[in-house]
Amino acid sequence: MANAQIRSPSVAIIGAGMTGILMAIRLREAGISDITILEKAEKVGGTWRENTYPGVACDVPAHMYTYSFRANPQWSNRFAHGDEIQGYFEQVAREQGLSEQIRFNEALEQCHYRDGKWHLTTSKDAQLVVDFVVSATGILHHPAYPDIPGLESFGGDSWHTARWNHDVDLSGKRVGIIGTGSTACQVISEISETDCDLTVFQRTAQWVVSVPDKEYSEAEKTRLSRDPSRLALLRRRYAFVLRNTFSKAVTGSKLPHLLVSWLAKRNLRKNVRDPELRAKLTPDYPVGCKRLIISSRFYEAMQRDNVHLETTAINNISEQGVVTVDGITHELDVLILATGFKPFDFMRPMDLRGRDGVTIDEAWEKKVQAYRSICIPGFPNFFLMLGPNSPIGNYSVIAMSEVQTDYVLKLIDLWRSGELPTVEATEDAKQRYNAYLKAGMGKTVWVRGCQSWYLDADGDPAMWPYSWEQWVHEHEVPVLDDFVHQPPAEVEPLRPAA
Ligand code: N01
Repeated sequence: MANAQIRSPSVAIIGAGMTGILMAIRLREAGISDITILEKAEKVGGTWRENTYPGVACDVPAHMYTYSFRANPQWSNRFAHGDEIQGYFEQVAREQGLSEQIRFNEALEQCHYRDGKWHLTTSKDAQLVVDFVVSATGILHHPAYPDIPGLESFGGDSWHTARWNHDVDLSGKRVGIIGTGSTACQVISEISETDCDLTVFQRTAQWVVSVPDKEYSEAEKTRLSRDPSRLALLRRRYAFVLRNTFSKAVTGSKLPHLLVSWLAKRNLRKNVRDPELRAKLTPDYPVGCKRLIISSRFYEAMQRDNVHLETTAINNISEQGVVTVDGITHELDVLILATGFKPFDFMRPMDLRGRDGVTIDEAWEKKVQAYRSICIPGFPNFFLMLGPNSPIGNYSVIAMSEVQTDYVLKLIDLWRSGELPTVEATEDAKQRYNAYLKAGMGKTVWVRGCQSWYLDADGDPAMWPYSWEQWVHEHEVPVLDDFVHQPPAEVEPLRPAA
């Protein structure tokens, strides 16, 4: 940004997952050193620390699921496994000297804005006063437990996939899994190879596209590490393919949608021969309405002798197992809940209050919305990373975070230079932005008759309905008129940075 920097900010980052690490790196590169990173757990990694279920992997190619400034020629597979991704984030944090800076096992409990500053109280009862708060708490980290009567009464072992119980050996056991989303498909593909007896409880069938995994040989890794341009090319190729197929297919482009639909339907036709099983696995909604599942193993797993697909609706859960509406009890030793996450909880249950003591629940009482997914009117100098309507889906969430991080740094620069007294989007700007989003939703596939975690309580998709390129373009230069210009009475007058 053009002007001399007058103010020097203090910033608190909540969460040391992929986005928190990224934000800390970028802030330091921008010359901001007064950074506090609070992490509720004992190590970095966020979703990759929490999800350790069998088969956990990233279904976005690893060379794209990598920070742009820290390529990793050593990825073992096209689709990196969870522990390797976790290792990558730990390594980046170590290389950057962040591990010593992060306050581990310390959650943010209270975050109140008053007198022009954010006043924070942590789980260790520490108090902090900062200029900016960045919420990097991720989208999918509050497990959703199914509202099925009797769930608590189950007599065997039971857990959510994001809280995997590694103490229980599944071999020889009768295992049930509820759900057939991306997580369940990875779990089923893996555990069906053991000698457990697996019943899959499917409420809604899913479309699955098969993209084979591939192991990188040592020779390939060496070639990639010796030639960064080869690595960069690989990344660009994956980005190009994902943007022009999966991303366009769901946002209204006809040809990409035809192509992806054909891929999903052919996958089912070719790989599930039994017509009865195929009928049960055939969704009744358009491809891409729910997040597409990328798996070359799921259909094979569903046809193993030890795997049974149950599509009769669940009535309740008893001490013995799952009872379906036909009155049959499916007796189980272990019940796995692959029932997804509550994506609209974001930073909650934190006690977050903006200007005039307004709580986040009050601000979001009618609808969970933000300006450009990031700024919430009434919450000055607060940034919600990967907030509502970020262009999530079958694309690299790291690439999204990088765009948002650069945008936030531009906003902080406007504050540093004094062009903005505080960084607070106006209510009017938020409404215009959300009207613009709504105008684009009609042509997307998410509104074409399925239930998914993309939809909010009103049934509106909390997604980005336009192209990736448009999204990037719109974050290049902040629109000054969309922000509050009148300094609120409580903001300190501008003073030169020390
Ligand atoms: O969760 P989901 P997920 N009774 O919400 C079923 C990301 N991810 O953890 O479809 C019976 O997709 C529910 O049924 P239905 C990715 O973004 C990424 O699998 O609602 N069933 C559904 O089958 C993904 O989209 C990777 O009818 C019930 C399942 O549970 C997101 O995480 C890997 C039920 C929930 O599916 C979430 O995926 C894995 C009930 N009461 C995940 N309640 C990568 O590789 C729920 N279900 C990057």
